[in-house]
Amino acid sequence: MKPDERNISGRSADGCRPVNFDKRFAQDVRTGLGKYPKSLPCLYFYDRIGSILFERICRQPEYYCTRAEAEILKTRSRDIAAICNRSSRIVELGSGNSEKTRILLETFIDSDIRATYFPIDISRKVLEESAAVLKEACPPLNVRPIAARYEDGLDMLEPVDGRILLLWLGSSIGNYEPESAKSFIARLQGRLSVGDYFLIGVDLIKDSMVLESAYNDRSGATADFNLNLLARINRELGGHFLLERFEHRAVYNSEEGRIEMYLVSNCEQEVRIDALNTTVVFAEKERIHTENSYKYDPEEISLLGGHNGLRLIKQWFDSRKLFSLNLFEVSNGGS
Ligand code: AVI
Repeated sequence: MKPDERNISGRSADGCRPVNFDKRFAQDVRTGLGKYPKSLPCLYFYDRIGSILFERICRQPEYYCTRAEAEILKTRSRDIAAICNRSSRIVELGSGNSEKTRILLETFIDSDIRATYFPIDISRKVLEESAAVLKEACPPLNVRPIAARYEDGLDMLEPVDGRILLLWLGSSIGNYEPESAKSFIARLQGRLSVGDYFLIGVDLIKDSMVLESAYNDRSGATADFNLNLLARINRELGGHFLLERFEHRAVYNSEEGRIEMYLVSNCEQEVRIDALNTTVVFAEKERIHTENSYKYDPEEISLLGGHNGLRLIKQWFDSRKLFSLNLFEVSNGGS
């Protein structure tokens, strides 16, 4: 089903207070909308509808990240396979539909490197669907999906001979605050051994016009993705948000090196959320901060692993130098 065929207004059919709701989501919404300035955690973008909307963003002409990363994978997969030829396991964090990863996996097979692919994703449904597509497209590939949070998924890998190539593509790191990004990478490294590899896609600092249009695409895909957060509150928590009363806004903050996304209330309003038994008051033009997407300088990227026993051994760019793929080697095991 195409996202635009879905009703993303999220109004529940009977308008009743929902009985089954995710307590953590409820708590985070209560906290985020109860403070000033208001905010909502970006991890809640990715329910089923949000994941479909994100795929739509990736197809937009302005959103260069996906295409630029795919270009690097197409041109550099052989180099990656040559360096990581002792990998027996290719593990991917947040694998989604594994579309770009397929380029790399096929190159490994063509190069006679027998590695099992372990996609780790929180959504079992997405994993099952993409594993089925992968198996059909690439029959020799051994796929072992793991439905878990990233770190739990890594803990579930049984020890076997050979190296791990850990993938974290799509610049998801950009959605972490830089300090949390470093500590998260340190925790990942703690689950790897000396000689394992870590390949990470990182978006680069660039002209603010290019950045802002990527997050304000003309078809409105990013706006729908952002607004889906409110629609999700409507669906799951009995919220009464009228989506037409909010506007999507994405601005580049050059001092912080990040895109900031907001939902802006276009009038003074009160919104009831049944499951929280609360009413949220908005002033006209009041914003809800929904996401930061940090961009990095190529030189800064090595520091992401620098003090953690991860050594940057290769850095590749697309032809327009919009995006980077970075290969780290574990030089100091965590365990
Ligand atoms: C998933 N993440 C890397 C995307 C990004 O570019 O920060 C999420 C996104 N938000 C708006 N457009 C895409």
